[in-house]
Amino acid sequence: MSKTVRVAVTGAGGQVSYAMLARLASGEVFGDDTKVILHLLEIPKKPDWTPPNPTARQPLDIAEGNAMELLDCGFPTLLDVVVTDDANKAFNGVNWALLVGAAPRGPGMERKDLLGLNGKIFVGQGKALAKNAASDVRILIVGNPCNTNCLVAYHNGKEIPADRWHAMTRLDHNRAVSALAVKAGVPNAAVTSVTIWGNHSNTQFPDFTNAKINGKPATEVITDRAWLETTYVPQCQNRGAAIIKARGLSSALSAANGAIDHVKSFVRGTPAGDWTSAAVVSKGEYGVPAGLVFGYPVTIDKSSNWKIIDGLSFDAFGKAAFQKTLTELLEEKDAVKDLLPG
Ligand code: NAX
Repeated sequence: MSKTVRVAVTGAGGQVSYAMLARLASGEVFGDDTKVILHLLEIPKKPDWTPPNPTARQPLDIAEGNAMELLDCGFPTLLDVVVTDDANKAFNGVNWALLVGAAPRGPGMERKDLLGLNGKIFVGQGKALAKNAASDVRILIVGNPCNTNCLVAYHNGKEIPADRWHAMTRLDHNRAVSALAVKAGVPNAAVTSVTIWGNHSNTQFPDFTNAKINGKPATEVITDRAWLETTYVPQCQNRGAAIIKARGLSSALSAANGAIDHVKSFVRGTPAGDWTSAAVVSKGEYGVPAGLVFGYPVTIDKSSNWKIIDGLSFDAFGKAAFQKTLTELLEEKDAVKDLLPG
């Protein structure tokens, strides 16, 4: 018998969603035997809005257009598309919620202003999810700053168990795998055991020290330690900025792919002998204060149960990198402390 999965996508008129929606609808993620109903959320239309150029449209109109295109794909798996500006409706009965929408950083805005502005969005969305979502809901936060947005949403939607809340470090993970593969001259599939520790920001620690290439420690295959520390790590940390410089727009295709990979891994499990990276609510693993949304290595079984890989160790470089990203996340938590009830 075929199943039906309801998937909410916020920021549905934005560029990441545009690159993601058809893949969610197509059967690629949930399988050909599962019907998909998409719930697209955008911000309400502004009545006094003046288009900055003749082709500009309000986000809700774009989401409506995207829904038309999704229907026009004729996917056998797609049952319906709901478009709304009401979070309660968007999250009603959903089994997955991909929170992509967030306010961008405006001119002259400090990082902490962005944390506060987005924090308020995620207070409301956390509450709306707890009130409306299906009892098995899983949530992936993509909108930045995604770890701390997830922290805020989780604290405001605590009726949903902590293990269901994730923030996306999968794009960083895929970047980190690919950069090692390119350097070693091997296919991506030869690179395993990569972890993005900590924050989805330029303090993240793309851990090459525990990574493997064709089953051997990556540091034995790529013996140029200086390259690993001073080229590889900053390249991974600053890849988002490099994409913006090249495209004039932030990552969308690869970001959508990261979100699709994340959901697939949590639906189908990780391959034997490898793990993936996800930011999850810490229970204190690796000395991270409990409750912080921190990027970890995780394995997932075929029933969507996940666990953090334990027992990895760090050398002096790794310890310093780990501490740096942890410190940043603690500072972010402090900046949104007024938005965290109890
Ligand atoms: P866009 O600006 O193209 O789209 C964002 C959309 O979100 C807009 O249409 C906006 O109207 C909508 N939105 C804003 N507030 C909303 C709310 N309260 N409810 C519903 N929708 C809302 O950005 P895009 O390039 O699609 O990026 C989306 C988010 O992903 C950004 O926050 C971005 O920083 C973040 N990213 C996160 C990544 C990650 O790895 N975690 C990588 C890619 C991406 O940069």
